[in-house]
Amino acid sequence: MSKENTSAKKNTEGKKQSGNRSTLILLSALITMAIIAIILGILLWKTTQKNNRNEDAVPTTTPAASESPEATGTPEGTLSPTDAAKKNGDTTPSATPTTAENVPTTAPTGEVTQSPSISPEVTPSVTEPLPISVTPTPGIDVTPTVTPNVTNAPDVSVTPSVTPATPTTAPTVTPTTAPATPTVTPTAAPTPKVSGKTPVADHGRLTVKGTKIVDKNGKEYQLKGVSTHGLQWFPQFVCKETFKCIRDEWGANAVRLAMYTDEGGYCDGADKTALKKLVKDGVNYATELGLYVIIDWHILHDYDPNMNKAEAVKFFDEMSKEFKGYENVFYEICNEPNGGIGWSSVKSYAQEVIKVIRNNDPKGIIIVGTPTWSQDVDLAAKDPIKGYDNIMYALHFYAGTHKDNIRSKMKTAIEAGLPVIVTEYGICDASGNGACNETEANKWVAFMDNYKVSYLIWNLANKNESSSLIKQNCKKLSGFTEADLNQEGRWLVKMLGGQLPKMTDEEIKKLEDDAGGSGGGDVAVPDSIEKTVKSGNVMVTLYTSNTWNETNYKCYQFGLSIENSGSKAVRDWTVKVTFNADVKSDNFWCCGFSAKGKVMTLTPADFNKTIGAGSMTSDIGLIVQSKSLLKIESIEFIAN
Ligand code: IDC
Repeated sequence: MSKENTSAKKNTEGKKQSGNRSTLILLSALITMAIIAIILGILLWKTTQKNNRNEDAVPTTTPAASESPEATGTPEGTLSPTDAAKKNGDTTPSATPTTAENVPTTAPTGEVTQSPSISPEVTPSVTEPLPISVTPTPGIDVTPTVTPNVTNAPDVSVTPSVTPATPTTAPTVTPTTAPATPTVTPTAAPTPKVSGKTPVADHGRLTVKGTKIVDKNGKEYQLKGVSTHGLQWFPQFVCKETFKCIRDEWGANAVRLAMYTDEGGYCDGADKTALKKLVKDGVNYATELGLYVIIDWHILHDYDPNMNKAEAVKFFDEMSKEFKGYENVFYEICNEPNGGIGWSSVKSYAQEVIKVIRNNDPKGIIIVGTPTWSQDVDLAAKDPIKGYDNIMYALHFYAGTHKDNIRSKMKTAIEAGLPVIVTEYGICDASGNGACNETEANKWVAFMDNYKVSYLIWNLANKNESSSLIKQNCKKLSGFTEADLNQEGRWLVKMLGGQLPKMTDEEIKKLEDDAGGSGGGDVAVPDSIEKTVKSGNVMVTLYTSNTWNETNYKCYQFGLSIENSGSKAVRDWTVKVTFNADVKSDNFWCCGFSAKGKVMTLTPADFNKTIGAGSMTSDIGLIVQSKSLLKIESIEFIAN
């Protein structure tokens, strides 16, 4: 090896040695820097970690928000989707099932009890639908008329608790389905709250469609109500307390105000202003109570409606002006044409009165009576009134007298397309008295229900007669118990599904003592009695059409016929009847009555004062009361 090589080698080694030293210095510097860097790095990492934790903390406010549905404390927060759907299904049959069906498919676990805050990665998607599920707060979606109530709140708050689970897999489904429930629920839920308030609140204005009455929703509707007695005799029952009682305790939805025109009524000397005020008060009480009400121009002994047509026109003009905006008012323009008046006379009267009413009140239902005490609806059906809507035709029956024969008239008329309404019926006989026939009455009800015919019972009074619903000795205006009602009253409440207040023990005993009231109980019903006498060419017959027991006396319902077969009219007659025992009567028709001990005296009414040659009168009737079983000793006929 050469010297140069050796020195070179040394140089190289020297260089090597000095190079090693600088390398060492460099290395230690590097290590120091690295350590510093590591320390700095650690510090930096720590800071980052800390910051990262702070960033993670941000969404926690959101889950807190997403917890809000549960935080509201709604018990439904833990409902499974199925339960929630079921509950919603109660009130939102269409919208809710859609949501419910979606829930199980998008959230396979089906569990919604899990709080969104448990899995932070869910949070962002959970927060999205929340604004939607917050929307249904009852206060926001509920319409002003429907005050948010307890039933609304749970239905609405169920949705948010279902919603959070859904977005985990299908966030797009929820926003579209979730809002459906809240918007439907608040409007659907309150419906039952409104229902059941009052008949008029629920059914509104009624109209005539075909042969039937329909309500504001177009659904068939029947009036089932009560007629007052003559307003001039029993004004005390035109009172809000009584009307409320018949609505709430008896189950009626309508009342009829029977304003007699004759017999001391509107066209026969009564204080017209006072009677009109009573009618108006009656309409207003009914209106306040949400009852339908019929204003009845009660012609009866004044048998031809044309007799007082001018008064009728004036009366109905005033009434229809007054009540034109009312949804619940009916006008009945002639109770019972009779005395042989034909349909064409009644029809021409009706056309005039209807024109006046329609001029003021274009909508109220108008009821037209029919010939023969409102029985001949079949005649009206052949020739109905044309040119007006909402016209109905009256049929009246008394189940003790009118049976299949009158039902068949009703059937004929309805099947010919005539809208028939029973504005008056009784379950006793046509005199408004006598024994009640519940079997026939029930047949009538079934028959009328079948045709959706409306019916109002005669009468809301405490007169001593079978058709008075309230017993004579009862002076109450409401809160009638079974003991306060006559058989017809008790039958009515049962038939209407009403609920009477409970009787006291004393009342129960009294009712037992009464033993059935009209019709008998254990005591034998008195035998029928009859007597005919001849006085010249006149034949007089007094006969019982019915007999029954009341609590303290026996009742004999008599008919009297006087037949003049002579060639001269008889005038101003009197019939004197002598019985074997004392008698009295406070119920007689088509005649005058007086009694002294065993003798009763009957005198004519205006229309039968004269009995023409070859004619007879047979309308006269009366109920006689006696403590004893009666025998007719003698009959005397006196005439000019
Ligand atoms: C009766 C009453 C009776 C009253 C009489 C007066 O029940 O108290 O003395 O009127 O005329 C009707 C009549 C209705 C009758 C009823 C019973 O519309 O006024 O009431 N009736 O006779 N049509 C058939 C029967």
